[in-house]
Amino acid sequence: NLAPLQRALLSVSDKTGLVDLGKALAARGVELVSTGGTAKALRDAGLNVRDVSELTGFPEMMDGRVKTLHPMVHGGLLALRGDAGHVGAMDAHGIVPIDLLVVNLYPFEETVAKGADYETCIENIDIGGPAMIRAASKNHGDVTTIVDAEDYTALLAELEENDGQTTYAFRQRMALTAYARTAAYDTAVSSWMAKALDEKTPRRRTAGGTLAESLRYGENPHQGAAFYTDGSNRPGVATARQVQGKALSYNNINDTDAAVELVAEFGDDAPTCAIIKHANPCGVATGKTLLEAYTRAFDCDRTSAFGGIIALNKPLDAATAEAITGIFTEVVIAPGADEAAMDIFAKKKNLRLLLIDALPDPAAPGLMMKQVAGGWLAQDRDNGRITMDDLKVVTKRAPSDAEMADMLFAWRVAKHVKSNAIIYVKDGATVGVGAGQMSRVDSARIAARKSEDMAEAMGLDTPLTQGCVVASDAFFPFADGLLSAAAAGAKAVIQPGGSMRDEEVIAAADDAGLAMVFTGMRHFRH
Ligand code: 93A
Repeated sequence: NLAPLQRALLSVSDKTGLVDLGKALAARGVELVSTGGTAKALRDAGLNVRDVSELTGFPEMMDGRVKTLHPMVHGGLLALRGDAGHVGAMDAHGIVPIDLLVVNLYPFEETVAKGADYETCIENIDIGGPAMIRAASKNHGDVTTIVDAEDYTALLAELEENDGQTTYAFRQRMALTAYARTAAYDTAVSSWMAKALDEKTPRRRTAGGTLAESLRYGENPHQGAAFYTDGSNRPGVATARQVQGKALSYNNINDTDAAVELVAEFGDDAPTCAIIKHANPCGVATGKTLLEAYTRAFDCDRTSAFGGIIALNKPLDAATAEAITGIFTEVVIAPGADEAAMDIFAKKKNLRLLLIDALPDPAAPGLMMKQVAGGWLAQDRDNGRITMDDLKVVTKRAPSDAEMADMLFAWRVAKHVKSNAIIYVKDGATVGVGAGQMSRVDSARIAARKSEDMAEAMGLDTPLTQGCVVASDAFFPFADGLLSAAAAGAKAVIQPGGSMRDEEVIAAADDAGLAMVFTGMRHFRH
């Protein structure tokens, strides 16, 4: 429990709400310290303010470039109040503690947006502000940092509720906000500079991560590209060790990520193999052995598997390695490989082999970012998983145990297929995948047609979809998609449910003798 706030340093470019905040703080007996313009605004409102130059013993100089960059300020923000050494240093140098920092930065983004010239933009790069924000936030055990006028109300409410102090949880939350602000600020500066310098390769642009590798090109040869790591150390493509083969391309990395994230859904299961093309699976299967899993995944769509990316949930063995080298494959990623398998791969110089220590945890939280013109969309990663207990049987006929197992398999695959996704599964192997269509019924038809093509190529009388189950990543808006799946031979259906026409779809399933379960969870993926 800290004593009530005694001293606040306010230094704001945007003076919105400043006077009200200053008055409320002064009414609590908090001493106000400020930089030039902020001090003036507070004094004009009749408040008592100490100039930061009085604290530092230096005038603000060099057109304001150096105002708060001083040990009197940074010592006051950074000193650990409970550390005898730190307190001793404060006493020795006459440094007074600063308990609250209220800063908003030079309006760099707005200056750029106004189309200001280069020199003006440079002058609007705030140095002292971010330095103080980072210092105070680091010391959030003792110091409160506010970087957004929208948080003034919350701050005053905190002080009201906690006898003039803030709670640790509040200071921590504000520190997080503060670091997000300085990170965004520096990203704005580097993006502006990249543009000003017409820097085409994104190599020097920060995307908020650490540059892992400059890539030869992006999705297409005329696009520059780079690979960044986010510091999370999540097992997967970013942390994999490449054992052999050419450098990964942009598309390889993207597809390998899709492959390993999919196979991770089956981490604890029987041997499982996923073959990916253009970020969608063209075959996923389990088997008693890894070889069987690979063969059955391959048999889902042999045509598309050419030049594919393969992910395995178990260490690569010689038999599987031998089978994989039978056709052209771009990348194989696995949680290990035995020596015999490595020897077989070594003969295929161009085949890239990536090894990971462990599969990623599909249930782990995370943040996914997608760029749109002028901004980013952020969302939690889709770590939603269902169990048998979440399923609701909605048809007259209940699924058999075998159908149930296949439905759960199909559902986990569906999560990794671009919407609209329709997946046919039989005996733990996909037998038809319809991905990325604008209508669900088209995905159902494409999946069935691919299965027919495979049956013909393999000389089978009937497509493998006969007696299969079908998963749909989102509800069937009409009965047509479901009927198309039934026509292909599907006997059981897993889907989220929740359509306005659920009754119609359930009736159609009953008429066709299908068993159907609702998951109550959707897996859109775009
Ligand atoms: O030019 S600076 O980077 N040098 C500094 O030492 C410094 N200290 C605070 N800019 C600095 N500031 C910024 O001044 C604050 O981040 C704030 O945006 C602004 C407030 O100035 P004034 O109180 O004079 O309006």
